[in-house]
Parts: sequence; C-alpha cells; structure tokens
Amino acid sequence: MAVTDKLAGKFIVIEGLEGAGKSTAISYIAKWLAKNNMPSEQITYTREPGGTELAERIRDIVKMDVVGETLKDKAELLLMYAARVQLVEHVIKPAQNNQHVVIGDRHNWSSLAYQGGGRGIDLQLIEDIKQVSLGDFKADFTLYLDIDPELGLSRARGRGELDRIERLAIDFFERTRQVFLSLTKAEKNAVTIDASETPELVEKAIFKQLDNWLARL
Ligand code: Z5A
Repeated sequence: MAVTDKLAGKFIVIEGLEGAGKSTAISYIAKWLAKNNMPSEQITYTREPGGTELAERIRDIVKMDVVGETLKDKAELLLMYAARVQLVEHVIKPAQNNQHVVIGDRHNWSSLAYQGGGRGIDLQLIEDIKQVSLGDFKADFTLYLDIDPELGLSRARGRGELDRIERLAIDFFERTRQVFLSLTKAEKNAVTIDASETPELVEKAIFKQLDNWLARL
C-alpha cells in the first residue's frame, strides 16, 4: 500500500505542557508528511480547545479572567468537552472521511492531565464524560513533548503575558506532567519526546518516532 494511503484518515496528536514546543513540533510533522508525499491540501490542522466557531468562543472563556466570578473546575472540564465534541463532529471526523491526515494541537489527554492531574478531578469521572461525549474516538498516534514545567513556563513567558491557566503554581504543572507521563507509558501508540533538547534534536526525534509508527501501519 502507498504511504499516503496508509496515512490518509489518521489523527496525529501533539500533547505537552505550555512552552513544550507543540506549535514548533507541528511544523516538523508537516515537514515529515511532505517528505512522505502527503499533499498539503490533504492535511487538516486543529487546536484544542478551539477549531470551530463555537469552540473558539469556548477557548476565549477558558483563557480569560472574569472579575467577580471564578470558573469552577467542573465547569472548566465540561467546557473542554463541549469544545471537543464540536471539533470532533464538525471538523476531525469529516476530514478523516475525506482521507485527510489530521494534526491535533492537544486532544483528550489534556483534559485528563490538566483537569485530572492539575485540578484534581477524579480521572474516572473524566473518562466517563469522554465516553458519553465521544465514545471510543481517539488519536491514532500521540507525541507527548515532555518538559520540566519551569523551563516550559519560562519559554511561554518569553512570548508575553501568561493567561489564567499559565499563572497557576508550579506544582499544578508537575501533577499535570505526571498524568501525561503515565498516559504515554500505558498507550502503545504514544511516545515521549524530550522537549528540553535543541529544536534540531527534537525534530530528529519526532521524525524517528513517526518513521517507526509508519513502519507498523
Ligand atoms: N487545556 C486544558 O486545561 N484542558 C484541555 O482539555 C485542553 C487545554 C485541550 C491552551 O492554551 C490551554 O488550555 C492550555 C491547556 C489548557 N493551558 N495553559 N496554560 P494554548 O493553546 O494557548 O497554550 P499551549 O497549548 O500551552 O501552547 P503554547 O503555550 O503556545 O505552547 P507550545 O505550542 O507548546 O510552544 P511553542 O509556541 O511551540 O514554543 C514556545 C516557545 O519556545 C517559542 O518561543 C518557541 O520558539 C520556543 N521553542 C520551541 N521549541 C524549542 C526548543 N526545542 N528549544 C528552545 N526553545 C524552543
């Protein structure tokens, strides 16, 4: 089977803490797909929360501060899933049906890591919400960019002001990181990339892991 046929319809996800370099890594995945002759018009890019008109409005809500009203943890969780359902049903599934490769900047694991690990919401409750809202839908391959939270946040700070979540204490991100690591360990179609390395080494590691995954398809 041609490589492009193997890749058609696949959903590749990048996960990681802020400043891990997800946006940068997505450009490396695009480069790897071009190397494998995937036409650029057959690639769909998504980000979460976001990616549809309504989901982008939800993104604004979860990132902003509202004076006099805190966003409760469970409301935050449900907003992430509301945005995700909109994205999966309106964008990701149709793109897969059109034989596109979909590259996701975050997906379901971010809710388990941030709302579960970081906020402390029961992981089983999150799994139940996922099951009710999305069933068995999941990524075909996940690249988790692992970084020490201090380093990631210092990179994020370099870009300007931090948002509502980015301003949380470092132990929040330590707990978030631990959930990402355990999810990656338990999933055969997921790998950890050391994101503290130079961009050149991160690119090399991503290419190698994608090559290994492709060889198994
Ligand atoms: N969230 C949640 O809580 N629950 C959920 O279910 C979902 C999300 C889906 C989304 O914010 C927020 O929502 C996020 C989690 C939460 N919260 N926070 N905080 P976002 O999309 O705006 O932010 P982000 O996803 O964390 O992306 P980011 O901050 O833009 O990070 P990034 O994409 O990983 O990083 P980057 O832009 O590629 O790189 C950051 C900087 O580092 C940049 O200047 C690069 O040039 C530099 N960089 C990149 N790679 C390297 C290397 N290798 N060395 C040195 N410097 C580098």
